[in-house]
Amino acid sequence: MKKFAILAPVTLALLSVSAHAQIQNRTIRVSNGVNDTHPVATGVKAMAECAANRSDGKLKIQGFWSAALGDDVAATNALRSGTLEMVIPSSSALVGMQSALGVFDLPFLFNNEKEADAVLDGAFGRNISNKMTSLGLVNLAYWENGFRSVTNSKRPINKMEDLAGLKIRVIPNPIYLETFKALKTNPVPMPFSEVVPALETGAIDGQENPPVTIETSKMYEVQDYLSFSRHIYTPFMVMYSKKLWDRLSKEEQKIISDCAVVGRDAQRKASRTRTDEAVAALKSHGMKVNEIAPAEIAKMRAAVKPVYEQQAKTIGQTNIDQIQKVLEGLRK
Ligand code: TF8
Repeated sequence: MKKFAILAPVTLALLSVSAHAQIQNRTIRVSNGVNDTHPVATGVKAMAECAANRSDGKLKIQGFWSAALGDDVAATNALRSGTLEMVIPSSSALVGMQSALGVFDLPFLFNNEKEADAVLDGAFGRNISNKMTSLGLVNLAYWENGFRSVTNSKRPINKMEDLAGLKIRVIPNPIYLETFKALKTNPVPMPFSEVVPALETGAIDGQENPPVTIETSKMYEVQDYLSFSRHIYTPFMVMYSKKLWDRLSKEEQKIISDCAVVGRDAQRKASRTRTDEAVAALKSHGMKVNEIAPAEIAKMRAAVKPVYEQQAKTIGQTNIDQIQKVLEGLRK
């Protein structure tokens, strides 16, 4: 008892010294393909504030925008080689590295954001995150890119046939490619940073992205029509270089992973509140915006259904079965 009374304060003092020493001054760069007006910037700001608060300002998270540190794929490769700390890419851009990620790209998979959140934040999402580790990537959270719709400068899409023959840029990804082939368009895969210039020169007629991206990337300057196809929901992944992650202390890792989740909640909230604002802004810039009748969406769904089977080999049938089982459970 006596011994304990003497030792306890010493032990406590030692503990607090070592906890302090285990957080170092670090600048953590996070690469983004979108620009700093996108809801991702709201998430990065919340994540950075959280990390600063919890580390007495020692952990500084700094956002880089508009692919300044490379496109989704290039920046992710920089993480793998350990030359960059963090990246927030669309999962869709990374299927070439991890084909299981394609499961999220299956057309008309999710019915709403609530379903996406439940799948991504639950056991299924964690299972997919774990598959990134062997690639040298630590996925800390899923943020939201969102439900994608088609823009173009030829005509509004009111029925499935209106898509026929349009040159639509897609993310380089076989599921997108096959989906847009099944919709009878002429899909052109290219990285995001090339899209606006290609729309400007008329090399392509259209592209597909969520309204917040269309608005923040000023695509209204080069596109006339936005038609709500909501054909695919894309998550963002918030990843850390495993090489660099393994050099962080347990305390630093805990702060950063907790703060990625704090950022997630702020980012998803911003993404959702800003969707309607983005649509209003697109209209005020002169874009013609239209819903597509449910019967026409049903036709599109039927037309792209074969993609599920076609892509099962690359995505993994088990992954497809599992996600559908989770979704069925949510829909009960
Ligand atoms: C795409 C994606 C992109 C994001 C971002 C630019 O169309 O939706 O908006 O991955 O990195 O390529």
